[in-house]
Amino acid sequence: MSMKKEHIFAIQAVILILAAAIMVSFGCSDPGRYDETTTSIAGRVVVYESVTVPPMDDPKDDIWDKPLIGAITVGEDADYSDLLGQKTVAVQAIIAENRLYLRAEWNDNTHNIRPNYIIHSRDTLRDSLEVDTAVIANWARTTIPYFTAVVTDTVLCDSLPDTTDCTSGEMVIVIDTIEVASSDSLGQDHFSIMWDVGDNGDYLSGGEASDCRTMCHRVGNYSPLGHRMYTTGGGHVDVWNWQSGITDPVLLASDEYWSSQGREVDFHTQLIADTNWNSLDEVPVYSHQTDSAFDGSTLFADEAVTFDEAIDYPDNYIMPGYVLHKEVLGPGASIADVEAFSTWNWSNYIGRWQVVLSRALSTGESDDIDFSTIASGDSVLVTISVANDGNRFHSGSKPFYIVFP
Ligand SMILES: [Ca+2]
Ligand SMILES: [Ca+2]
Ligand SMILES: [Ca+2]
Repeated sequence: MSMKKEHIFAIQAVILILAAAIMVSFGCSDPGRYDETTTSIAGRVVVYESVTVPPMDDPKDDIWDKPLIGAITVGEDADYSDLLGQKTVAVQAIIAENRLYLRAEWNDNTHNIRPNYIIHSRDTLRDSLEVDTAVIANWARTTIPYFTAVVTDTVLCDSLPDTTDCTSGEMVIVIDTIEVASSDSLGQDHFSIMWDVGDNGDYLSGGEASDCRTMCHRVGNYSPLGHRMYTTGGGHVDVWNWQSGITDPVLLASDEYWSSQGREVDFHTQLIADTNWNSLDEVPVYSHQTDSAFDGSTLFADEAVTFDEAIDYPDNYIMPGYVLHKEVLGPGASIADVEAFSTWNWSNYIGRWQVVLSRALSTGESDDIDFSTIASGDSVLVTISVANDGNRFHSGSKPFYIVFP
């Protein structure tokens, strides 16, 4: 006997009501913002001009309901890095009171905020004849070690004393092999944006501009500074590098510039973060002033004291891998121009970063892009990337435009 049509409709209605109830109960809490597709546009960010200044302590403030959401795809092409897979980063921008505010939001299920942390373990030496025993303390850093970079240069063959390898034109010679600290600090998440400042070629005519395909991770090639990231278009790019464990706790993104020389940070009298690893003795350099009672993820310089091996740290104690400077940065420190604030939320089995960056339209520094000179309707070419648990595992976007009001 077949079921009557009205019974089938009734069952379908119940299923729909149940499904709707489940969606309502799961869909309204945090982090939930960027599924609002009717307010988004793909592959482009349109800057919103506001009289109200976005607060730098709340990435969820209502003001962010106003600008269009630029839905930017990262990881769709290995040439732009796809190690994190393909995902969407929701990017928005506001100009208010001579500052640019940039908001990025992306899913990341792990709240990684302990870059290169140092872990303590205790081994007790047991001796059957002695009741008392010695305790061996071991400290280990969770890092990828230094690697060797080959520094090369291109020279005219005629300038070489022995031209047996080269009869005419130019050849590449190895100048040096150097130890380069890996930038792959495990244990933190990243958001980076690379701005075309206008002197690194015209993208539409095939120039590099801010195209990461040619300037990032050039396998087998190194810049004069031994870096794998450097420009090849004759100029430079302005780069903001937000890192959850190193720059976010001091409310900054690292302000950098990349040139043909390599990947460099803007002027500073002191870096934002110093390593807390004494590689000679293989122990931390500093500890928190409250010693082993401290269990925070961040060690600030103004709360740090010199590490003391005599202090009895428990097994599996975690020491922060970096010391962060809140007052870093001294007069005119161009490295500290980009302010940052973030939240990370976990809800319905989805974790999500929401990061707001902010910088004056003009910093007066030649390595920084000057937004104040951009005419209404003009745009700037940028590339972004996000990384999870160390910057090796990242996905980058193709170049896209940020359109100014
Ligand atoms: Ca993560
Ligand atoms: Ca700067
Ligand atoms: Ca810069």
